[in-house]
Amino acid sequence: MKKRGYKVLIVDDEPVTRDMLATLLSSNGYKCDVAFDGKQALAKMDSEEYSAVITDVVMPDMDGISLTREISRKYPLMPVMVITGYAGKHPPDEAIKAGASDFINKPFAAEEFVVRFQKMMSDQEIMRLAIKDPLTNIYNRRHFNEEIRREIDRAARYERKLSVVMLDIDHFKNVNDIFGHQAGDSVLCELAMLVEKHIRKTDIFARYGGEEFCILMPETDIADAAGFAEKLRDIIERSAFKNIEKITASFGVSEYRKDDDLFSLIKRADDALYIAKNKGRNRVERL
Ligand code: GH3
Ligand code: MG
Ligand code: MG
Repeated sequence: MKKRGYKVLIVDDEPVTRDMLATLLSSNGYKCDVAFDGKQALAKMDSEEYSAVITDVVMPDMDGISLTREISRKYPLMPVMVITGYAGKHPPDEAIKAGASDFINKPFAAEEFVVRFQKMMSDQEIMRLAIKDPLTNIYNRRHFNEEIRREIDRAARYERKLSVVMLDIDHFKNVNDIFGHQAGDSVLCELAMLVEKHIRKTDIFARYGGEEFCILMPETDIADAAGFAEKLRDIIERSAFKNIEKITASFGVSEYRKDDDLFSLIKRADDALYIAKNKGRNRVERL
C-alpha cells in the first residue's frame, strides 16, 4: 500500500508513549504529528489533513473517547485507533461505540500495533474505493444514492427541506476532441475542486456520470438551491481552467416533495437540466 503523504496524528499526554508510537510509525514509512490532548488534536485537524488518528483515552481537557466521538461526527471517514489503558474504567466497546475503527490495550507489542494499524489503513482504503470516484476523489454515484435515500427519509419524517442540484458541463465532448482526453480529465478534477470549495460541509457532492455532477443540499429549499446553482454557474464561467481556459455548465434543480423517492427527485433535476440544455446551455432551470 502506498504510504507516501500519509500523515498520522498521535494524541497522548504522555511524551514517552507519544514518541514511541511516532518512532514506530515513522520507521514503517508514515509521517507523524503529535497532540497532547483532544482539544489540541481537533485544533490541528482544522488546519491540517491527516490520514488517521491514534489516541490515548485518559488525557487532561478532552479524553480520547470524546475526541473519537467528535472526529467521527466531523470526519466520518477518518480511521481512529484508540489505545485503552484502563480497561476497567473504559470498556473497549466504548471506543468502538464512539466511532473508533479499532482499539488496542496497553501494554502492547510493537509488532501487534503495527499489524493492527496497517490492517485499519487497508480497510479504510477499501471503504474509500467503494464510495469515491477514482478520478476526482469526490463521492461516486453509488454513495450519492445511499445518502439521498437517507436524507429523503429524514426530510419525510421531520418535514425538512431537501434539494438536489445536477450539473453537466456544456459541450464537453469538444474539450476531449480539441485538447485530448487527458486535458478533459484534468478539467473534471479542477471542476470538482472548484465546486467542493463552495458547498457547505453538510452538502453531499458526487460525480454522477462522465461529466455530470450532483449536489445534495439538506435543509435547503429550491429557491436557495437555485440561487446557489446560479452562483456556481457564474463562478465556473469566470474561472480559468488549465489548458483550455473556459468552460460553462448547465444546471437542473429540484426539491423534495411529499412521496418523492430517490428516482423521482433526481428525475426532476435531470429533466430541468435537459430544459437548461435546450434553452441554450450555461443556465439554471428548476422543476
Ligand atoms: P452537452 O452540452 O449537451 O452536455 O454536450 P457534451 O459534449 O458535454 O455531452 P455528451 O454527452 O455528448 O458528451 C459527453 C462527453 O464527456 C463525451 C465523453 O467522452 C466525455 N467524458 C465522459 N467521461 C469522461 C472522463 O472521465 N474523462 C474525459 N476526458 N471525458 C469524459
Ligand atoms: Mg455535457
Ligand atoms: Mg452529459
